[in-house]
Amino acid sequence: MSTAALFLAIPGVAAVMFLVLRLKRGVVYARLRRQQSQMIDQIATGAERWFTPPTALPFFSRRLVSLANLLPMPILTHLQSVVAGARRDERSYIPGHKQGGTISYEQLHALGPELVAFYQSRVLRDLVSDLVGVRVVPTPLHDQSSCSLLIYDRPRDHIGWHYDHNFYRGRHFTVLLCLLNEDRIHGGLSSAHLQARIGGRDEVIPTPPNTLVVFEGAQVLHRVTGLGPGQTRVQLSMTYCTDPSAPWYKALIRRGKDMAYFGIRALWT
Ligand SMILES: O=C(O)CCC(=O)C(=O)O
Ligand SMILES: [Fe+2]
Repeated sequence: MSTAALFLAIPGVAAVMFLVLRLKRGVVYARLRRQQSQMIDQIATGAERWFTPPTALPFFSRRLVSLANLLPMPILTHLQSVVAGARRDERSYIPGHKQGGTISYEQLHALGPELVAFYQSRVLRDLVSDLVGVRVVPTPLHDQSSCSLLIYDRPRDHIGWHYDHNFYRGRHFTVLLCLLNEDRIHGGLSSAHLQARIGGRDEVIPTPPNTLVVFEGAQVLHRVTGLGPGQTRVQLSMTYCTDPSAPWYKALIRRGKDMAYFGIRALWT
């Protein structure tokens, strides 16, 4: 084959490969969508009754609020057992920025469907909407960060200072439910603290188990300090948005970020 023909063939082959991979992804998403609708039918009736939202809610004027003791103890204990079963995690290591385990949205469908049902539940969506003062919906199925488990379980696991990227046209909110936070050597909580810069000052946002933190991560700089030995901290990290449609260039950036956290397959999602 001549060099010119080769130059023409390579992009052609790459384009076909990309299309095949995207089609395969399409099949995966169709399966997940089916799974979600069955799961929501099954668990929704349960998840909708998992908790009663508090009647008095804090103001969102600082773009960050938290609610302690969200779930009744038996529900929290059940979700903790789901986490214990799901911890066949993918580690991600972005030198200088992030070290820890992550279970993506897609994996959670198989490993912890209750957590996905909780994310999709109307009761949680309504609570988050009431807290932030605008109507929000879950972010799309192909966004691996829509609902993921963040697992801090090795010394120095952490996330450096960052804003959460907003890949959508609407406003974007991060919702964290702490499922586990312990220091097995000294007792009490781990040393992995969530810190947020609010009004120019760094504040520690307490995250004992069963705390819901709702914040506008694209506007509030935050980080998680390093975990110590004999400690574990697990957060259910969920994102909601006022308009989950995305311009093409943001969709491309979202794939780049998902790749760093969840591997090469995010490229064709
Ligand atoms: O683990 C935490 O508390 C924060 C994680 C985080 O930055 C996020 O989910 O955006
Ligand atoms: Fe974040």
